[in-house]
Amino acid sequence: MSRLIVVSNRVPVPDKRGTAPAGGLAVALQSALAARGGLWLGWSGKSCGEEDVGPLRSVKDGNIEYALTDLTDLDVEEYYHGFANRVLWPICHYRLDLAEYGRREMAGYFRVNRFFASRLLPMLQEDDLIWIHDYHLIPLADELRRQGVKNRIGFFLHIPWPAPDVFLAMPVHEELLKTLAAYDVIGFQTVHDRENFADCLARQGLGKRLGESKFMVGDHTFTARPYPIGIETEEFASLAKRAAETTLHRRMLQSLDGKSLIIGVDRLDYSKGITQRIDAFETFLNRHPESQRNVTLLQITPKSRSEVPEYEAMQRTVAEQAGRVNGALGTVDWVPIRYVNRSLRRPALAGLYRMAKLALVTPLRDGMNLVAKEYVAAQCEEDPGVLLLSRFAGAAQELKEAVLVNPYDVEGTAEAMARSLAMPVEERRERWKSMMTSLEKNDVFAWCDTFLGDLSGNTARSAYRTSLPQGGVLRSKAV
Ligand code: ADQ
Repeated sequence: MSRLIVVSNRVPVPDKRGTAPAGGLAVALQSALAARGGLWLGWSGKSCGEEDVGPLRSVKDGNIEYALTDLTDLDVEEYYHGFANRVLWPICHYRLDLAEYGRREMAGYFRVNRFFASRLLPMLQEDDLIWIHDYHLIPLADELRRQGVKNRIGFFLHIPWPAPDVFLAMPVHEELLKTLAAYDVIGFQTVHDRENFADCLARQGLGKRLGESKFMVGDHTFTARPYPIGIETEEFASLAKRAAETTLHRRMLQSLDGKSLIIGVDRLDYSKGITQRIDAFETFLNRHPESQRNVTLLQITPKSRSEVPEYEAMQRTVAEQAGRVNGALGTVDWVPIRYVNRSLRRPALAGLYRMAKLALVTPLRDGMNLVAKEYVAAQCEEDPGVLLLSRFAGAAQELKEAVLVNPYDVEGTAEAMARSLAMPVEERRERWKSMMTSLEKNDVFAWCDTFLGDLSGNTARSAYRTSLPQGGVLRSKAV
């Protein structure tokens, strides 16, 4: 079996305390790589200031080798905070209004991708499979091809691919579309994302579609398919079962004092619809006063990307909003919203999901949303809670038995909360069973196998850039 090389922006090397990383990408890939073994390359998260970037730092953990590189201050500013998080992220989440496009940032983005290629090259072996992840690294395969790499290279986009009218508004759209054609397999979360991508190619007049999943740009043929990401369903379900014995679980139950727990778990990000959700919760409490004092919303929201101004502003907005609702509706012995800015360990999270009668997963736009899947996996078969899910999360394509809502419709979402909390146990069981069956079948291991099957299964060598000098730059063994 070929060695697997994963490249992603951040590499979550497990720390000694085993704190759970707050990103879905990290959670999913660690499970996948641990099962197969291989190398994971990415940014250490550290800057070397204005100094030259030093050698890679290598860390071994079981059968995963992590290779970490620092970046300079300029790289971090232009590539990470700049183009990736202030252009690509908002655009892919339909927030053209928040995109701050600049040529300097765009040049930095391509430069850092070239730099990642130069770090990877000396470690490559001829039959390695390379799997690149997410929007930070779209041009990486193109950079590798330019340097003569002939390996099979796959790309998985964890976030949505927007409709052409949105994507084509980004000044650099054509270059990005062209670099994507350097991959052998491009994975999207949903059919909808893949179709948006196909529409962008068609609107730009780039290449042609050869079949449902086959495309050709220049003389290179590639596959573009949906591969909906899953979770480690079985492991998560048993974590949740065991959580009932922990002290945290007992303390939490005690503090609820018979009230029903409603849970929201999201990175602090404008795409997650947290402010609209709190508005909907407030509307629900106002319209159903009998629920007041009987429910508590626990919103667990670790801060993310605080260096980007929109995120910093959002931290203030959400904290103020939760405070305002608590001030207006709370009583001396009842706090409607418990708002927590921390990352929790996975067992604690699993236990809280299981305790919650209702989960609010209401992003305005989300590639998949793993919280929705974790919540379902954590439920107790006899008395499962209800998943209230935004129809704009990729997960809604699969979890059709969730209570689906439009998160922009605050009143509709509030009414859906009331219906969910009153749902009879038979209906809850039925809905849960059907969602759980799907999660068991389509777990993260199946996701990984399907993608890697497509990436390695095709024996034909990539014809991409056949005009490049042969013999290339591949060195013999990893260093
Ligand atoms: P994210 O935007 O990070 O991921 P999501 O899919 O919800 O979003 O994953 C979040 C992960 O972080 C979950 O596994 C969750 O348990 C964990 N997490 C969140 N808050 C936490 C907390 N307070 N403590 C501990 N863990 C916490 C991106 C895309 C998604 C896509 C994933 C995977 O934006 O749409 O589903 O990648 O492809």
